[in-house]
Amino acid sequence: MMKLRIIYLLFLLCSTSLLQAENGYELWLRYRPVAKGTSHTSYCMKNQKVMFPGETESLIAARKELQAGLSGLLDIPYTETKVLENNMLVVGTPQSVPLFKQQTFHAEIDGLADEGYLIRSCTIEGKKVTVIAARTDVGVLYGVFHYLRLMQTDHSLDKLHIQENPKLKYRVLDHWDNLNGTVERGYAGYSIWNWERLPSYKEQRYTDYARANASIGINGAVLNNVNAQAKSLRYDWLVKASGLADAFRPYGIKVYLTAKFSAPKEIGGLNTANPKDPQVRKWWKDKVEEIYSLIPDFGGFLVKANSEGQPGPQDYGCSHADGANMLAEALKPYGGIVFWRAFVYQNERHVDRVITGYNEFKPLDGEFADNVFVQPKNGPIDFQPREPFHPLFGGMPDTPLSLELQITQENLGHAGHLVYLGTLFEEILQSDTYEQGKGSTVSKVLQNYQKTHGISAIAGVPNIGTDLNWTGHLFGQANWYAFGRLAWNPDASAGKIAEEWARMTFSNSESVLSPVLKIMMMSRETYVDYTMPLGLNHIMNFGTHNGPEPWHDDPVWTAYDYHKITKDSIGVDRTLKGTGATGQYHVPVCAMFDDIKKCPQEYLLWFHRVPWSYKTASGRSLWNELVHYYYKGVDEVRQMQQIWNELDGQIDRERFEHVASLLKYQEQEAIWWRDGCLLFFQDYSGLPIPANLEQPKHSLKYYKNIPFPHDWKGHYE
Ligand code: BDP
Repeated sequence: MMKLRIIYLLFLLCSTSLLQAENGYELWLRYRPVAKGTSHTSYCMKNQKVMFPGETESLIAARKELQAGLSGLLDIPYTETKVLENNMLVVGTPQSVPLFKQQTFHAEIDGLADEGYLIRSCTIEGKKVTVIAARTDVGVLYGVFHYLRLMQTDHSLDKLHIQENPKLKYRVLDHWDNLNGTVERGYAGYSIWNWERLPSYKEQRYTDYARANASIGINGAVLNNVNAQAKSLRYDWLVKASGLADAFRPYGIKVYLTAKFSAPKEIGGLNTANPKDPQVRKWWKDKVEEIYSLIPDFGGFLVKANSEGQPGPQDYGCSHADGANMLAEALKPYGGIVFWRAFVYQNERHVDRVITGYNEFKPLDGEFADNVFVQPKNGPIDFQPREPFHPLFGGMPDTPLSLELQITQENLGHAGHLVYLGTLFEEILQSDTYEQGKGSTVSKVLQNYQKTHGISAIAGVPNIGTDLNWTGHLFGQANWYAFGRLAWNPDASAGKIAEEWARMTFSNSESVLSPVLKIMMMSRETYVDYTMPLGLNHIMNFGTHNGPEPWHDDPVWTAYDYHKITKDSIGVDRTLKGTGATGQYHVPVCAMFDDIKKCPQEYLLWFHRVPWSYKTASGRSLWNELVHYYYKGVDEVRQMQQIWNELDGQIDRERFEHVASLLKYQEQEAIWWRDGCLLFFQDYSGLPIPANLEQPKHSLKYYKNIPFPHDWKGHYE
């Protein structure tokens, strides 16, 4: 008995040490020892030595990473040598490892893009080695991260022949961080930029942020909010930004800033910001020169102009192109670029917001300078749980477009709901625009600009903040990860990316992976189901953008414009007979969206106004179908809870409990959405929620009176 107890105690001790509490700070770069018995262990376990000469800052960063990775994963000291040995890793560029020049794969290195790399099993001077090689130091860094990922994900390291080049050139995070430390639509604490102590004090977080980004290929960061403050361009703030640029440079990340169009007036002492005014043009040129004197590799500007009250060229009767080209001209000599956002609307009522971006930008196609991207959001409204792709994709062949995705879950439950966005991103990227016939997906449109204009880009609004685990919800990390991986290769599969992340974040064991992946892959559809199914959109709370408020109605903003509910019908007629939004797509897409019988059901109420009695594909009436989806959504959250519980004891307690308790919170919120929305719709339709379903516990009045948590992050300060 005693013996058994001791064995049991020993077992407990071992298992708790195996499942040490983790707070999530290390993200997917945990580098825990690879489990014995996995497919590549035997290879790894050989005392893997490294030859890695070179002292540039990126090579040093890469070597540090390899050291942390190998010593962690293999649980042995990292050893470097200058002598070739069997089974060793040889890492570098032809400059840092001159013997690469004599190898047959040298031509392959020469053919790589700037950030590309090669990972090859080969024989050099009679020794069997693995080579990580690139033309540039940053390419080497990316190669090192790839190699470590192979180990982390239990991939075989035998007979490697990997050649990777990024498919898009600019892969940028657009932080919406304010200079006072708050983050607009950020749900993971405050901004990680500590402006007070910059530029001299560089927090460890900056390096860890840069490592995480480099590990997924992100190569740019816009530091501040699109709702910009002119003072971010003042000398004292630029000096601070240069501190971050210095911290990120070894990791191949360039710093960008938002530019407030009225800056020449606000901080430049001019009385106009008119882009045609020579003094204004000179002011921007001088400002850009000053920026490059502090940040020699500055990336450029991101601009939100003439949208939601922001100043812009239209204030002076000029076009978006006039404004963008003025900035582009100033940046051009230094290789800088402009991201000019196409998210424009002026809070006008009675204009269908869905058609405004296209109408403003389409006529300007071809008028932008060659270092300007026009940047639409993924859909024509505003980061809703589901939108059809923005019709500008496929509509501006003569202007490179950058796709803006939102990683932070502004309209997808903030950091409280588990929603894997890889599937949302993939859905957009793989949408067919038919620009050049079938197969012209948004992804291909973006990649094609590389051929036609020599530049290509994608941007994501991140979910990063000062929370210990960076993103608030542990699974929010997967969205940051997925954005980076899809930015590198927009044709990658969201499912495979989820698997990579889950392997690196939790474990390679099937019994862990299977539940984690099930949850991730169902989560976005689940969110749509309990919030805005069948193409409904923009019925969230006015201020916080979380929780239901289809009843919101004030002179500036009303949810009624988005659902147009009456006792007979719901949905907006955006067909050719309605607002004409379907006509902004190429013919085959237009034909599909325009015809209620062909329109995919997930966009039904987006494009069509539909009577409650309309018979949907399932045979149910529209009303019953809506009820069905809202209930399905809540059921699915409950399923997610059950699936998560399978992980009890298989992963560490801290992360298990964190997710388990957030899933409980998510269930409550899903019920809130379901009951609030259905009771509101029912007030118009007069139709019943079938008696066999769990009935709402409260009245519509109750839901209407639930106070929304104060948006303390300062959006409306
Ligand atoms: C809306 C956000 C707002 C942003 C705006 C934008 O609610 O906070 O400033 O988009 O993207 O979704 O400019």
